[in-house]
Amino acid sequence: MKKEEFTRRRRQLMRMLGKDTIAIVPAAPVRHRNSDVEYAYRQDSNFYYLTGFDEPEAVAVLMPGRPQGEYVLFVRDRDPVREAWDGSRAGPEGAVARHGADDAFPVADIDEILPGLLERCSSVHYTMGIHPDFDQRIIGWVNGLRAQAKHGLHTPQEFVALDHLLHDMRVYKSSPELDTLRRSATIAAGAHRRAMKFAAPGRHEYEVMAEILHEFHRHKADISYHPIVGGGANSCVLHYRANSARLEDGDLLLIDAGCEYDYYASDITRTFPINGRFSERQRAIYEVVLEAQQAAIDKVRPGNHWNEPHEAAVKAVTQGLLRLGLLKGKLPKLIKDEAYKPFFMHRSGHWLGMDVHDVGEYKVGEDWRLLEPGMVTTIEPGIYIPPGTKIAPRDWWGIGVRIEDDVVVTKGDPEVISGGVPTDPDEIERFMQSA
Ligand SMILES: [Mn+2]
Repeated sequence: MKKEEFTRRRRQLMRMLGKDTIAIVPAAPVRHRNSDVEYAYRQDSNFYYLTGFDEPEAVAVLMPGRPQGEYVLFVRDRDPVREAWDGSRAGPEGAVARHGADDAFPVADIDEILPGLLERCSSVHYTMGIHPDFDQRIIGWVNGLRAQAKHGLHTPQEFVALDHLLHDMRVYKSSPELDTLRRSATIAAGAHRRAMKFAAPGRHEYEVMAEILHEFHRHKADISYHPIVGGGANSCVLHYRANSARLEDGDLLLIDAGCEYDYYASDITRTFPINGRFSERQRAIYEVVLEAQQAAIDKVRPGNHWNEPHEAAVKAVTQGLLRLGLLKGKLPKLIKDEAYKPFFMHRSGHWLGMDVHDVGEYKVGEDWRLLEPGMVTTIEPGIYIPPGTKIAPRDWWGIGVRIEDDVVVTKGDPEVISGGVPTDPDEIERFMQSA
């Protein structure tokens, strides 16, 4: 992502904030796995969205219209000893020279500097509850100002959650963001292709996961969530994460795996036969889910509301289950009674962006939000018949199918950006049998 993109975002947010305001966004804290071992650092999405700065212990401050500089970064100071251990730091100079800050200070000095910046402002835009330690510091700074108010010091009059403005910006993807999402989806589709080729009876779920991880990492991407690699009955466990079982001849394999590339997530699910050939019953369920997915994708159009794709998927799934005899009754009543829910118990998608379940409202007041160009959603209906399902005959047990793609709302037809791995069952069989 180019520097200009971050500049554009800060300008846009500052226009919406208006004068006499301050927005404060802290970096994500470093998290410990155990004793001295840290988890791989992942910057806070809001912070990175506005700064493009990937170091911990930083704080971004935006003050629209401030003559001495609107964008101030607090960052870790340079430290040759620490840098010898942990790698280089930008320091305040680098924050200005390379990251576009108007001014930058060592974060160690924030207690001396930030109250003075707060004092000028009538409203503070900050999101409480995400980083509790930092919440306490903000409260401390404001209380410090209040204690001095009798000496004529000005204190901010209101606190406003920054989420609403920032998260709404993040719902509409710019053209560089869409390019990065396409790249993320292309890498993930390649990983799914590799998994399809690799999977075979006798291999294990974790070996398939290893293929996926290798494909991500060799493209400078990482996982955007822990992959789900579930064979047989495990395909019916929505958030299966053990990925430890042997793959059996005659079973399906469900893989839900996406990567994060340059801070943008993909999220793809494919389900295919481990031996390369769908059984009659597997194919029957698969075709219903595929019809539902295609019907839902076709509803990803500007002017349609958020729930229309899901409604289309529900209708197709219910029709399909009726056709297969797994539901009995009249279609409208079955839909109204949510008779499909024992088989299809989740929603058909979520916003996709820097977070795999991305930020943004799904409703405006009581109503579903209308889709607009630049929004990105997943479309992922499924049907699951775990062993022991009483309402389904035994020969359907152990079939779990989900098909998930990443879809951009455009002015015209929906753009599926994760189409680099097949969904058509014949194409899947051909692909798995080709050398
Ligand atoms: Mn998803």
